Amino acid sequence: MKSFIFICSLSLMSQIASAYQPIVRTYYIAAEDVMWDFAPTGKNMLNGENIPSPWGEQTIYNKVRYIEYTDASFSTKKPQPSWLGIMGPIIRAVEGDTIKVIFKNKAAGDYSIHPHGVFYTKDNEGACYGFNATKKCAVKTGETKTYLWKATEKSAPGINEGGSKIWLYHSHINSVNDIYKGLLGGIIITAKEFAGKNGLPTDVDKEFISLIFIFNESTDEMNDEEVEGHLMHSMNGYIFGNQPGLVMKKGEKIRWHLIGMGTEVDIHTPHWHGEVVSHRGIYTDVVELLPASMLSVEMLAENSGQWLYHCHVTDHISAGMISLYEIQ
Ligand SMILES: [Cu+2]
Repeated sequence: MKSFIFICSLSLMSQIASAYQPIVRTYYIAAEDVMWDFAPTGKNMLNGENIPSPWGEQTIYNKVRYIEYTDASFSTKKPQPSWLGIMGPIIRAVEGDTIKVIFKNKAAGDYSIHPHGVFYTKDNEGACYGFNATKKCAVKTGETKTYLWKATEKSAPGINEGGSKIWLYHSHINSVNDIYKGLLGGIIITAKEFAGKNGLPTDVDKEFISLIFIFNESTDEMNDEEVEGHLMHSMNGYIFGNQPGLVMKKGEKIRWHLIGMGTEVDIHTPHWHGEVVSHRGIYTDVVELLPASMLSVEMLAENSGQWLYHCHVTDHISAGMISLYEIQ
């Protein structure tokens, strides 16, 4: 009898361990030339006044964005949450899954998609150099390329991480230019033990991705004084409280996935008012982000109200690297 119970419990354990069946997750993503407004309300949403000079003088720029479609016809756009802003669609997978991205370049330049954190072969790297340099990596205007990436155990959250974690993807043909143009997005990988409906993690109620990045919209012809007004100190492509949709309910557990990007001026210290976050077991309300760093922190939303979420670097505050979030 004892051995029967033991065998039964072993079989139950293996059923739990293997409960998630990996799948292929397909995404249809285009690169498109767009106009982007860093302050669509036209106002500084912290005080209702005009966006201060020099950043308020021009807030609309030519950008290139990754845009998701429903199928291979690339005719129907898939909606994305308003808070995601300038970022491309969230590419989501569970440990063990294969990510299939059908990339269509609808923009004028040559672009690609290069992922971080997932497994890829040379043909699926989205970058050309060295022995690969003569291969065709640039997807030209009108062309389509299929990328296959694998969410392995090493892509998934480690032992000290939560049920899901963040990676990033971006174009890597002229990588510096491509990133500044706006071709970047987030990849969220869920641990297989925490895989719920649609691959969402079961250990949190909501996830946000937050890109902290100074978009340099200056040109070579500008002098130093002119340049400052074209350094858009943005959170997901929004300045001075213009980021919409950062709303959660009291009692919800939130995972904030943070991505830094940019150059040596992009030393950021995102800070939440009203709540603290837990980062690998340590409570804090400020975290450090360097260019191309990624980290995921958790917040238990208990303190109702509208709160500031901003970079704490002083001249970044002056330049409007500030959003608002709300606990309802
Ligand atoms: Cu900053």
